[in-house]
Amino acid sequence: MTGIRCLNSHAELPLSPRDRLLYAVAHVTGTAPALGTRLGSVPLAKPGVVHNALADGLGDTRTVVVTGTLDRRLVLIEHDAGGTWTAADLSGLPHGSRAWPAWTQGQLTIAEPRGWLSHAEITSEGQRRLLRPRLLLASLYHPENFPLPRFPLAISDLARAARSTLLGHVELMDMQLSVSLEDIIGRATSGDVDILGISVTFGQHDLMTWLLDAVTSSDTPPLVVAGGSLTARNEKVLLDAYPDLLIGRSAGEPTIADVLAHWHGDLEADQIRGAGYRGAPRGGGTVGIGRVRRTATVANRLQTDMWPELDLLDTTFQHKGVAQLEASRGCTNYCSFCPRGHKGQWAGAAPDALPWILEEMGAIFDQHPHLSRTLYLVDEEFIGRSDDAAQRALAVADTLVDARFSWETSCRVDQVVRLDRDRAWHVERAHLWRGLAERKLRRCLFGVESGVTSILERFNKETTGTQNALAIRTLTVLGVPPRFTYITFDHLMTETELLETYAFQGRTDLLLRAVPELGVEEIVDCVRDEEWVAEHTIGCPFYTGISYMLVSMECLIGAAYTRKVEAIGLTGRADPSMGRVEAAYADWRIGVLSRWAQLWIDRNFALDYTLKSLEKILDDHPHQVVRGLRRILKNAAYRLLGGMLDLLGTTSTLIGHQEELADRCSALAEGLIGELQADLTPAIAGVEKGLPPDHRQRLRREYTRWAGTDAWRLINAGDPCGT
Ligand code: B12
Ligand code: SF4
Repeated sequence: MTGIRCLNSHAELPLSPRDRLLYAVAHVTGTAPALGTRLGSVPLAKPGVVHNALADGLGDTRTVVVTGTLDRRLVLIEHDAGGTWTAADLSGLPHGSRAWPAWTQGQLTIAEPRGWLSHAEITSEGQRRLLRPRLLLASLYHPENFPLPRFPLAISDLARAARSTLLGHVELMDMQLSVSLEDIIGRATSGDVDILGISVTFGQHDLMTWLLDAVTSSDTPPLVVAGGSLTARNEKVLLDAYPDLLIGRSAGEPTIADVLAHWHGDLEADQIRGAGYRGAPRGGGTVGIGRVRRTATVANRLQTDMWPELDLLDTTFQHKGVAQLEASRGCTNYCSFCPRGHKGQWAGAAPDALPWILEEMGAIFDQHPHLSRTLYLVDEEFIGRSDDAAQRALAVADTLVDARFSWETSCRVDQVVRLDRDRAWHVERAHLWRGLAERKLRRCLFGVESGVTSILERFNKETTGTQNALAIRTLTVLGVPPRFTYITFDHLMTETELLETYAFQGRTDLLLRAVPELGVEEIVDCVRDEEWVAEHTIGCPFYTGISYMLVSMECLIGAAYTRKVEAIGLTGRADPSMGRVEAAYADWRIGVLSRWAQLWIDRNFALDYTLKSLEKILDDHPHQVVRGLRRILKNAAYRLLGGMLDLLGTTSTLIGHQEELADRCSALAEGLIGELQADLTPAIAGVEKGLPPDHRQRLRREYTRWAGTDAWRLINAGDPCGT
């Protein structure tokens, strides 16, 4: 054992976490594990696999616990039944430096807190808490809508929060990764799960109710807690249907940690942070269900640990998925169509909190050398409003570059141009954006949403048409690769506003040529000089830069915009699947146009999505050609909008003309789809020649399906929020 003590007192010894795992085994058995043992190659990001490898290697009689978070993984191994334990912190940091959860007091005693490896005493209650509850975190998914898997951040973040409590153990299942709903139901009702946590986003209400029906009707149902973007919208509907359900109403880290404590009886339901639930029926014992209760949520700025466990990252890559991470949470604004309840106000992680997680993710990337080393930072607003916002953003970008990542993210336009700020501010911002582009920012999404100031006011975007125009010019001249989202139709818009929308989308003085040789001061001045702008336009209308054309407003449940529509009696029934409310248009003619625009989107969605995916993976010339194909689709969409506006202009506002306008839109769309096919057929044939065989087949299959369709029908895909 002296060798082991020696390890603790020489913390600088270059041991890896894997070495420490092997030392821990030696500490228990007195001998080093044989060379080539499974433990020598076990993936440390997957504690379940580590546990099984340890249990196999050590024999079934001793209890093994692998707990704690990825950066502070804690391995506890029992020596003999009822005897002492070995405790190893695989990070190499001393046990005494861990923020031990309160429950461990008196239940788990480390003999040598100054070392990472130590004997430990654990009471039987302590052992029970280390082993229970068994938490299953499940993420739902409709593969037919969005075939590209993304690393499941929500359940991975929750897993970290749960493991940091050292209570019980956590297992993750994600339907994107070859797991079916039946698999989740089977596991959740197997008797081996005490708590089921379900993460649900838009379009998954059906899956959610099937799962809840199956689980709640099983013999010994686990405690069920559900969260995510959709449950935040459907909280009431869900609690009405499933009175025993707990709902996570915000960032779920504190909630899930408290649910584990609640399972042990340490907390009452009303002490679980950020929860919605049904209280006991009034008058105790009476028949009926109690009213919905809500506990306070935790602000993002108090919850800056937003890192995931990485159990599923390797599996995501095996399924050709992409890596996601957040560097900030929440937003600086309150757009009227974007309910903020569960996403909250902006708070960013300090850049120096990132390197360890990037290193861990990088190590998993290294095992997939053919993958593009790109990280999708799914921040709602990458930069934020702190005093040091620009420096922080650059420092985050430096950290990403140091870890050899390219990256993409989203941001508000007012981080580029603000009409209430002076030239010096704009010069600083131009430096920032050029700096980010130099630091491997592959693409940034800007939610422009409109170029018409009266619409922007209704959306509470806190931006104006002029500001948006200047921002688009600035970004393109700086060479930042932007993407823009735009809400073309909204329920409260007027005919004039729609005409102005059409005009803005057609402007050719917004997308400018990148001029890398021009200094940022000059750029700030030049984008305001119409003559200079005319000389530097790329000649393409702005709509060619819009990610998804012809999008209509969605009245999300709980949004201020929805309340405005409701106030004038335009809302209809709720659609729980998309967390929205159906609504009519104040000008019914615009409603007809919006419907035909949606039919157009849906008819072309799969083909456009295929082209978009190809665009992502192709380089150089083939990339340009596929881009050209998408432009053909965008041109056709813009012509549809223009044609429909002409029809609207010649239609009386009297309600009796509804069918007539719809018929005329239908005829227009039919004609345009025919023309689109005539344009696309030779273009696709040209592109195919330059594509590798598997991509060629995929494009041919999708194109044949598209060309063989003559139906106009709505699907439930919506605008994939530009991501
Ligand atoms: C990736 C993404 C998508 C992907 C989803 C693909 C997939 N495979 O999952 C795609 C592109 C398909 C998509 C689509 C849409 N999206 Co989207 N999307 C995102 C994005 C960028 C990242 C999601 C994410 O991983 N977040 C990070 C994780 C950690 O956050 P989270 O999922 O919210 O999880 C936390 C909490 O919700 C909670 N939680 C989650 N699950 C659980 C479970 C339990 C048990 C508990 C207790 C807690 C809990 O805890 C988590 C950790 O804190 C977010 C922006 C964002 N930053 O969230 C927008 C976002 C969620 N999308 C949004 C919208 C509006 C949409 C669309 C409806 C757009 C549209 N109008 O059509 C469509 C839906 C279309 C459809 N048919 O499904 C909005 C929602 C707006 C709002 N305020 O609610 C967001 C917030 C973007 C925005 N600000 O506008 N989206
Ligand atoms: S739409 Fe975008 S900018 Fe507006 S509040 Fe939501 S996240 Fe923020």
